[in-house]
Amino acid sequence: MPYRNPEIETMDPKDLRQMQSEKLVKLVKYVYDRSPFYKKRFDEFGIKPEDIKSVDDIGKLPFTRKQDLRDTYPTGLFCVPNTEVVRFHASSGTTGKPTVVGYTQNDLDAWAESLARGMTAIGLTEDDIIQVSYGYGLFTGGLGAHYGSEKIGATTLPAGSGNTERQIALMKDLDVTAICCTPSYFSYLIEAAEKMDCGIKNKTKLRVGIFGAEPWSESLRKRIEERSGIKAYDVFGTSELSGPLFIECEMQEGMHVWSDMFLFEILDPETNEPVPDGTVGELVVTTLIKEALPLVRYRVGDLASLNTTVCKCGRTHPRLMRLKGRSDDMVIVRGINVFPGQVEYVLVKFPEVSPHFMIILDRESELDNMTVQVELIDMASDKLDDYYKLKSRIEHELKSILNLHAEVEFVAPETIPRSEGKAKRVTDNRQF
Ligand code: DLL
Repeated sequence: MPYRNPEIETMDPKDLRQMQSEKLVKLVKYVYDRSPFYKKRFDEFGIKPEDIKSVDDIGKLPFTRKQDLRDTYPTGLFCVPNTEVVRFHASSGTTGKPTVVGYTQNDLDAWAESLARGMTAIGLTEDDIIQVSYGYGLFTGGLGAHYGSEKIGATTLPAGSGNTERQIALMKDLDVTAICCTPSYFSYLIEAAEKMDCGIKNKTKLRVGIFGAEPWSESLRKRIEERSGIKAYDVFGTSELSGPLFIECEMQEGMHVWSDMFLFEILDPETNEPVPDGTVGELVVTTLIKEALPLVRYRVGDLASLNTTVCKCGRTHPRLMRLKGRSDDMVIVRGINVFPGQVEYVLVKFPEVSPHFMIILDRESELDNMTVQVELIDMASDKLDDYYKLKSRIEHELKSILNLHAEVEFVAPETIPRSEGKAKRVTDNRQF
């Protein structure tokens, strides 16, 4: 079994817990002393740093939510001055404002180390050539995977997203052995390569894929592996925690989450009490060593389960099993997080349409398509041109907020179903 840091990765679970306790005590003091947000939150909760003595006290701490990041936009939750921040990333928020995350140099090193451990666990070394086809830029996928790949000394090809024919040609010509991208983009690459008479199975050296940033399933894994001849591994992370962080090992039985860096809890969303091992609940994460943007009991919004038994690979850190959905209404389209609230935010700017809408998600040739059915207030105009112009203005505005093309389809007034409770804003016809 290839380990990057055997002492840590196979540490006795009791010692790991002790290590987590020590780090948690330090973290709580760190955020209390440095963050006016956390000081206020802890004071309101009647909690002092000295009340936290070990991980057994984690339940005494208040939660942090995405809303807290929005309310303190852009950097109100940061615990270091900007002079110590060496990088920002940003992800979409429910309104026009993104969520900004930041890193110190130590944070970037730890992030790369987390991925480097995972890449090593699936047998990648400096002999490999890793094509990073997650988006670079504000999204954390590209640069995250890039630094992980460099950390293990592999040769990195920063392909970024899009430009599929060139991606396939480079993969073949440079003897790429591993790829990092969304599972849906890889499915599309398989098809496109076949069309170019450059089938991934027979005409390239690709043997490993690291796929994540969106939900996918065991059946998609099987299909990908059969059609491309590679081993497909799941990777999880979120921008608030850093970016892509945790990869499965060669057993393909869950993603190892590094307990020397993060403390994972799975809670019953109704009672906020921990659920037993293997039971699906809401994922809550405390960052143990992050400096710029440490988070205490952050409610990630994902539903998942943990397996805390020692893995067959010998690693003792818990495994996050395949994600089971979201506790909020976020959907992921072409790897981009979309909140229905963002669509509403755009539509209310247009007096010609009502705020009632429906997002329809389909998958065609392995790629996601998003259509927004928008209700017209009245259909008074008899000029088709007026509708085209309005459609393209709304599509343009949606694109600028979502960073994604969404097709607008007008429907007659009062045809979108009204709801008495929580409105159903998304019809998802995709298969994962
Ligand atoms: O998607 C970071 C990332 C990049 C992860 C590349 C993996 C690979 P965000 O844009 O903040 O960050 O979105 C995070 O995406 O809370 C999940 O809902 C979803 N997600 C990420 N990985 C998986 C996965 C990146 N393997 C949100 N399976 C998370 C299912 C995933 N959902």
